[in-house]
Amino acid sequence: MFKAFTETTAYQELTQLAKSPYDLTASGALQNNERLSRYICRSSLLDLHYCTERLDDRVLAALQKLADELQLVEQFKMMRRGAYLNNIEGFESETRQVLHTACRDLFGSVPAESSATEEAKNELAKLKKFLEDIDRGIVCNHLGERFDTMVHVGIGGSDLGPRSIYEALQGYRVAGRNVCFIANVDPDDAARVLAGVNLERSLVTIVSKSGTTLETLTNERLVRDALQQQGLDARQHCISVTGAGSPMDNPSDYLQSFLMFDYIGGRFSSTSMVGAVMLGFSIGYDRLTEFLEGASVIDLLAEEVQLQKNLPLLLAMIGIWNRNFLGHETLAVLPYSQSLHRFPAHLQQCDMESNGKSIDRFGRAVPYETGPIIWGEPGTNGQHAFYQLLHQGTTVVPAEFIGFRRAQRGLDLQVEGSTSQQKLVANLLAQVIAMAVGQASDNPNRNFPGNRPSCLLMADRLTPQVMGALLAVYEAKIAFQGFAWNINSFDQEGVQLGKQLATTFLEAMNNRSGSRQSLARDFLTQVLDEV
Ligand code: G6Q
Repeated sequence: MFKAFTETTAYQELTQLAKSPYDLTASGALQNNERLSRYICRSSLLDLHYCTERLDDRVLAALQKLADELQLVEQFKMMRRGAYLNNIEGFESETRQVLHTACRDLFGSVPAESSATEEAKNELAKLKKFLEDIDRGIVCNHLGERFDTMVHVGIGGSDLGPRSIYEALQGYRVAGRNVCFIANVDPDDAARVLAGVNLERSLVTIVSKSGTTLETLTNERLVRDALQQQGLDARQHCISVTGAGSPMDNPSDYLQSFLMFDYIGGRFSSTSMVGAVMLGFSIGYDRLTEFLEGASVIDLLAEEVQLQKNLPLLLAMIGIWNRNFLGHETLAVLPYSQSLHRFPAHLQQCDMESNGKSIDRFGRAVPYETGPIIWGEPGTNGQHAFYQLLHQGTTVVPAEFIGFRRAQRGLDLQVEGSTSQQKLVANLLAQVIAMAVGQASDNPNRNFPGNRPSCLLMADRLTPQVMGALLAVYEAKIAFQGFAWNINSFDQEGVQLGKQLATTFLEAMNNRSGSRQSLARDFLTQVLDEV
């Protein structure tokens, strides 16, 4: 249906251009041709500065051509309008629509896919009423006291996105409200959280799209048990977010139930009820709406065909230039914002689970590289840890820096002539330039080779709207790259084998015999008996 990545004319052009990529270390390299001011993609909420990537106008033209030949914007439009893009042609696969964008398609006159948006609106209306009932004390504990804590129980896509956004928007929390997260089946995770909360004043949100996830169901039992031990009625405290028709879609077990739908993938579910219930509780319904609006601004922008005006597409194509043509295997995401400290972990899942694939949408092995390894930590902390390798290591690691002109909260102080926010931004800009330009020195130990590509996503402040936009930029970037590589970015078969084997090990641990378990039994004996 769509052209293959390597069969485009742009692919051949880019392969040629990659033989002599733009030299960022040459004299005046960043100031020639008004590069600093021309290589900015502005949008209403975020700007992308890409003057420090190893590309020039010829590469940008070829990347535009590649995007056009592969009909990337066309495919994005099809996705938003409900095409069955979660599919491997000719093989058993999920065969679903991909409609996470419908959850925030609430602000224009006509949604791209109206039935999914209608379902999203119904759930949001339920949530609004539930939040009002909490505010008014209509939903309260057995003593008539208000709930001030939410314990969010879920894992993977039902944890990472919501948790990273909660952390990012802590500055907007409703006074006195707090959210804790339990994800791991490690009993210490639940034990640590339960030791720190007053369950009597807590709502517990069990989040599982499938309603079958071992970790989440186990932790639900642990929390229900803890509630019971305190003489509390679990049904008065537990609410659920689950897929329509899942084993957890059983409203009689819960104080309140919210639904998500099979057309929303777990790692893309932060703007569905998976993230919305916890966010609505912690930052309030109006702020939640602002967050959704920010995401919707980017969804609309992603339909722009001109590469240099379409921020997520540009970010995706720069990533493809670095990955497929310059041959870089990893990508560091480096937010200069402590509030975004869990955001790289979310992107790690969203990107690597989506694009860590080696077959195309027809089940054939792909003859090119797909998703890079994603990792990262906030600056300036990372500078004191792994930046040595970024500047002088043998592996070149492209970076996506994220920064803000102003701090999220008000507290700051001038120390030795500058505020902390100024120090943070100065360090951010210094790193971008240092990686690009490097530094020649006669002392090899002090030589910085430079030509380490990076770009910078810059916004004014980390508001709920900007957070929504940032999330949607990455979701769209990942989708665009998957379309370009002709892979199915929306399934995750690669996580199944380990899950199945874990069941075999559990059976072996409990001494249930069976010939298929012999490898598990032998390995267990070696590992556990030696401990
Ligand atoms: C995400 C994945 C995966 C999933 C978790 C939790 O895209 O599908 O990380 O989110 O396995 O699944 P449940 O929400 O079904 O419990």
